[in-house]
Amino acid sequence: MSSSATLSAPIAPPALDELCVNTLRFLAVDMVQKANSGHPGLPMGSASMAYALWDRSLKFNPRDPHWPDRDRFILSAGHGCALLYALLHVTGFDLPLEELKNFRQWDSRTPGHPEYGKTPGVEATTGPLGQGLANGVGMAIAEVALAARFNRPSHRIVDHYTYVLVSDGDLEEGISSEAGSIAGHEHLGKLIVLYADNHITIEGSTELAFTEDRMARFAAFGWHVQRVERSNDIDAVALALENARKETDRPSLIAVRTHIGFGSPHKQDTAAAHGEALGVEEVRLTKEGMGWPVEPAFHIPEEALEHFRRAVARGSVAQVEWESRFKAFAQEHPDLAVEFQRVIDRHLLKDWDASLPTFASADGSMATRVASGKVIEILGSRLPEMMGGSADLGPSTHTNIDRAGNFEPENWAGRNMHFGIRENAMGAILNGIALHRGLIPYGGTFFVFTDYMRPPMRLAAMNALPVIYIFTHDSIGMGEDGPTHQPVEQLVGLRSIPGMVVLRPADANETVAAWRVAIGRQQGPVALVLTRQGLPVLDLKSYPAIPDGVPLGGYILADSPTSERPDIVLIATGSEVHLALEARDRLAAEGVHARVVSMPSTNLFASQSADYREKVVPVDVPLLVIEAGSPVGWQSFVGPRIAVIGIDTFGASAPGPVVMQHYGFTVENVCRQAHHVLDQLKEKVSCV
Ligand SMILES: Cc1ncc(C[n+]2csc(CCOP(=O)(O)OP(=O)(O)O)c2C)c(N)n1
Repeated sequence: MSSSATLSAPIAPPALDELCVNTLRFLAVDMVQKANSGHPGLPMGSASMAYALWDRSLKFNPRDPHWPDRDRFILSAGHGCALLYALLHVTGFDLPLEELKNFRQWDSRTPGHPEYGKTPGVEATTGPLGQGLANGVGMAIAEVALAARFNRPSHRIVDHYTYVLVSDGDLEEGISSEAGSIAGHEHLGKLIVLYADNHITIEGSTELAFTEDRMARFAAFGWHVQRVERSNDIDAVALALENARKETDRPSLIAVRTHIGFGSPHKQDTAAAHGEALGVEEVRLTKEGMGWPVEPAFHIPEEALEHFRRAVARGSVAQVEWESRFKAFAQEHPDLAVEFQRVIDRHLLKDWDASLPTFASADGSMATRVASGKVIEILGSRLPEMMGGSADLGPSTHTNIDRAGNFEPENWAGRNMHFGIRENAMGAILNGIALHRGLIPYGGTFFVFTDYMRPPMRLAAMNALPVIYIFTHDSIGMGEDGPTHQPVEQLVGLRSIPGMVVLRPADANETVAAWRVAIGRQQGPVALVLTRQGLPVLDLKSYPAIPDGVPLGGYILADSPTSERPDIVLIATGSEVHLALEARDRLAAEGVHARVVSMPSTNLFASQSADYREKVVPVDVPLLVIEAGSPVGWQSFVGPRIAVIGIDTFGASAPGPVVMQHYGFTVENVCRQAHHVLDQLKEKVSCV
């Protein structure tokens, strides 16, 4: 039996329950009213079911929000965050009442939507609807994966639930089907979702746009579904939660018929309760109607606070109990206990990268996706916390770890994930796994399909989550599949996400170095952008700068053939680096001294010192950038003395080398444009 089941609080008498629920309701109402901004409706309607969960079964310790075996609670309907902040305050997290009074204000710990890292107890940044639900699936996956790895017959040190509160909007978003389908397929029995079924969205009734049978939909995904007709029936919600926990083989959806703006005489059950303060008069009427003092605002009855604060002692007991179980586990399995602590702390094993390969030109031509696959193989065996896969493109993205097994209900210890063709959910699940801690998640797809997973990538960057993306088929060079599959604007799009490190290595050795950066970066996501087509290997004997150069983002790969200052700097990324190298030789024969700068990561290069950047790309030397992607971004990056060989249309269907040639990615064109730049220094050109 799960340890969670032993932690129920003594049940409060109904009157005290109601007092507690109304405390949550009116704290939320007052927060939104004072800020004159926010969403009172969902908190008012969902306070009772949230209370049923937090009071009767959620396993958490307000004094240690990071305790590894706590239950996770995610408010996927992040717009209702006033409810979460109220819960965190009353149960004793480090969130003083003052913070509730500063809701949505500058520098408060109560931002407009829950932000991970800003508020103790907030497990995930939510607000973009649907993402939180898929984060929950990721957390539930992490739980079973770690349980499979670390639990032993008489030791269950990983044993917690993931609870998610969703709204209509969460379930309308397509990602809920992607994530719901995976969760059902994987039999994630410890994932429990409470659905605020209030029949209202912003534009009015759900009858306008959301009429399918949600219960049947989730049942078809393989979920256990229940309905609670009266949300204020706390016992009924608590019973449904208990049933859900007993259902160990299927995730659970509990649809609770809630009423948006519950208690508001003029706004309950209307869209008017959704996204704006009730208004002074309506607040007064609501409070009077429910027997609540109109003044002072932010009133917390003593008995309610006392009851809520029992969570501190309860949480402490639960944590101490877990710690003693962990101690017993550590006595019997000392190595495993150290290993558990290591992965939870995100510490890498010493010498984790010692056996990474060096490639030689004798290895022949090699696509960077293939080199990446070889690296994953080695890292995967060295770092058992690596877990990932792709959106049904494993054979193309080379994301499989041989001998690591498939992650599936019969084998949750497997580390190869099959996300199916569900990029958005894959991204959000990776975020959930990273948020949970204990695993290094990675996921792959074709680069062009990053458009399908931009929302979770943006959140990964916002939350500095260590997630690794493996994006292959990185340019028009991928060929025959044509413009639908040929990325053009994706590079600049990804680079523009604050905190996202994008690396587009030029060959197998740069790929190894890029993976070192990716694994070593604990703070934020890394996207590896890799070729489908084979590329020559840049031998380290000829190009010794690669291992130290790649982490700097840009470096001198091959300097001007004379020791003099170069006439021109050729900056290239990925597959175009080889064009630049060939052009350099040809330009030398024509009397032009060119330096080749490989710039696998503009983001990392931009973060180097001005001195270093000047050394690599001197301000007074003309530049020619060669990249098979949109030229947007490069001009502003290096100023007016620049030309870019880029692409400002979509690609075309033909063999890769033919497309490359037609789009100007030839040695001849690079040399021609280099001369052009030198002839017309003052002119800013973008040429294809
Ligand atoms: C992806 C995404 N699209 C749109 C929004 C804007 N938005 C916020 S809440 C909401 C829908 C509100 O309906 P519901 O989810 O039922 O919440 P409730 O009205 O019950 O508060 C929308 C469209 C969003 N937050 N995320």
